[in-house]
Amino acid sequence: MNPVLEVASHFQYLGTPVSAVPCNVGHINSTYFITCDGENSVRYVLQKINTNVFKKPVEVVENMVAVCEHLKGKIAAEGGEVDRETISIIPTRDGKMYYATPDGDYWRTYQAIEGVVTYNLAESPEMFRSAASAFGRFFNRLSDFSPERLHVTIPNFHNTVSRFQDFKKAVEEDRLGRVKDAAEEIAFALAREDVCSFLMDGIADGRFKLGVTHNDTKLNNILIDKTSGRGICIIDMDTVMPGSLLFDFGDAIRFGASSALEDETDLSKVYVDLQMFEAYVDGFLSELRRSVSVDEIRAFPMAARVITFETGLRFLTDYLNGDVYFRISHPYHNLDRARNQFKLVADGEERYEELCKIVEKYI
Ligand code: GN1
Ligand code: MG
Repeated sequence: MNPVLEVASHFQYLGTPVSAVPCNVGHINSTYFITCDGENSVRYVLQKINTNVFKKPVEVVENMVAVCEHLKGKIAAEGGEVDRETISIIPTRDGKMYYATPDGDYWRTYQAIEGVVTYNLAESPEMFRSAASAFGRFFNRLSDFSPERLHVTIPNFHNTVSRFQDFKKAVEEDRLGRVKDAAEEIAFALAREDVCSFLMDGIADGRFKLGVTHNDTKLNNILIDKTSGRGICIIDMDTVMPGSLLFDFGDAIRFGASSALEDETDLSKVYVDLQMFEAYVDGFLSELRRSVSVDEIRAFPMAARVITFETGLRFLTDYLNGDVYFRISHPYHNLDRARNQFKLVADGEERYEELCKIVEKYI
């Protein structure tokens, strides 16, 4: 039997799983679409949790269960579509929310939401605005979810200062002798150490509040309704943790307001799309007006810079360490991704005044 279908057979699916199609979006977990036989040929999403990244997979699942349950309560109270606006987790036949294989792999599954698409690039400002309001609603719906209920699935996830330390360590160790191939990128990063503490300092001195944030707000982590083009469901709860909404803003911009894909190697095509930036600010604030301060709004352009820089650092660090974290599809993939992110950082620096002007309109 296909080993993925064997795993699938442990869950309470309607019908017998007959096919498993890999979904190659995402750099961390392994994801499959499972189709079951029977009249309605129901589909499910089945994921193997990457236990190199998530050392405590059961805690990842526990967070997801608690967050989804809370969201369902909110969506029901708002009269929304409970089964489409968040994930519905399917238990195993013995009632667990995950299946642990004898080899120590951890799998979890949920009902597939039909009639939706995901994008790696924003197709229009309207679509990106709608994604922004969906992320804003996600934050709002979790605003009364007590952060102490969450496990910290990856410590210091958006602590750019500690990410910089990891980067410097990778350069010093130079385990694979790759430092020589990345001299320009390393110099770019070393020249920007001062950027790293911006968000951490604001959190420490109380200017930037802590709430429950998603922390991985890439455009492809939102399901967009095919008919209406609206962002309806936020997926990938693996890193839902206490954080600043500036993390979520910055990460959404670095990915969705980029003119090109995250691994585009023709850097002349990579820049910050100002129209997309504004659409996101507009959509995000349409939901979050009351929870975001003027200091935080003014920090939007810097938040985008910091999180883009941080992501570039993480790709570069992983390249230097031998590609042990992010999934790659060719040997220089992580270096390409780092170059791409650093190009965005550089472009954002050049157009910083313009970004600030856009943000001022919303204050
Ligand atoms: C990873 O799994 P995925 O592809 O949604 C990563 C994010 C990065 C992103 C870069 C747990 O997200 O932090 O921003 O790649 N997730 C984790 O594309 O590290
Ligand atoms: Mg993720």
